[in-house]
Amino acid sequence: MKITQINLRHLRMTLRTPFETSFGRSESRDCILIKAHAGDLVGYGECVADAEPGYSYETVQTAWHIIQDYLAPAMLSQDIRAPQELQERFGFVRGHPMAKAGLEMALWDLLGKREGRSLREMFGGTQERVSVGVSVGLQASPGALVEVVGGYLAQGYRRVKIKIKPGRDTGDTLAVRQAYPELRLQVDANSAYRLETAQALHQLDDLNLLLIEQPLAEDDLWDHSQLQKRLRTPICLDESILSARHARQALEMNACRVINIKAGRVGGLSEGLAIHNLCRERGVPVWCGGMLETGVGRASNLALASLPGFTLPGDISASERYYLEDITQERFTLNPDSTIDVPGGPGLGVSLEPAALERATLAELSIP
Ligand code: OSB
Ligand code: MG
Repeated sequence: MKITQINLRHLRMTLRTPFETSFGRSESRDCILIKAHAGDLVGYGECVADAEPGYSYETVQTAWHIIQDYLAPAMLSQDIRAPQELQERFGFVRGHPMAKAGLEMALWDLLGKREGRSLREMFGGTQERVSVGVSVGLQASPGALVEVVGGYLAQGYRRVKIKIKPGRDTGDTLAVRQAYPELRLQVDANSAYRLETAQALHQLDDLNLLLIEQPLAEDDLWDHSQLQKRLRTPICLDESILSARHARQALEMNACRVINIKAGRVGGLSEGLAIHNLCRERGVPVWCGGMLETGVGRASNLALASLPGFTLPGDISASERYYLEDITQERFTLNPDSTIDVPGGPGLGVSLEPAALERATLAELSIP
């Protein structure tokens, strides 16, 4: 596969409702849409770095720079046979996993289109529809949160994740648990606690949660292992896991019992597959995290989540949960059993909606 041109678009997507986490509140979501050209084929990729460095140090601007000046030149005009080979070419760039992952996604899409195979087929995914849930941001009050959660339950979601932070943890979670005693419920702190301030998390231990996601700092596997010893509820790591090596180390030190896999965070789908394989061998459940992706990234997440080790519902909600106007022609909808169908077309199996794409574009660049 010889890629001759790479096109970048900085997109700003207006969220249907603002999304608030322990690291901030946003009304829109930025990303970079990548088009990689090879002969008559075009592969799409989504770089999930956001406008601000809240979830990770990467931003649209850092990813733009790293892609433009380092990664794209390493990807262009040379024969690339497989994603692993692309990662070897990227090896001289330290870090910047989201920038790398966006380009790797475009390569997977191209390879699938050339072979007439879907990403699910290429990965060996076994599920044609995957179990999903919804991630609900911080709301004005516990009462408002219960109402928002109720709205999603009415739409058919059977697993809910709520965001927590210090001061907005026990009260919010208890309110949802009391309103919905049987709900499959989990919480995500996005690194907002320290071991010394984790007292509130002990109260959550009695609320029958599926898991507590990323309570402590992203660079702190050790204190997660200390905290996990004191909790019955499984800790799930998100921000802390940047590679299959981290995943192995986290499991070996019992820093978590569940792993959230996001291709963007770990540098690409191939590393995501490696984490899945490692966890499957060890009987550790994984699930597919989300980054408020457009339809392009959503298709990629669905393909990844079709692998057999993804035994917990993913943060992959229907298109209409996120944006008034998405950039793909395909719209992902929720089935009555809280699943979403995995695309079956070649590659990612999505096509773009040119007018919507134009309206979302803030900047564009073609390399070369
Ligand atoms: O921590 O899982 C997270 C969104 C942006 C950044 C980080 C996270 C999230 C979500 C939303 O929780 C998941 C989704 O529905 O895409
Ligand atoms: Mg998370």
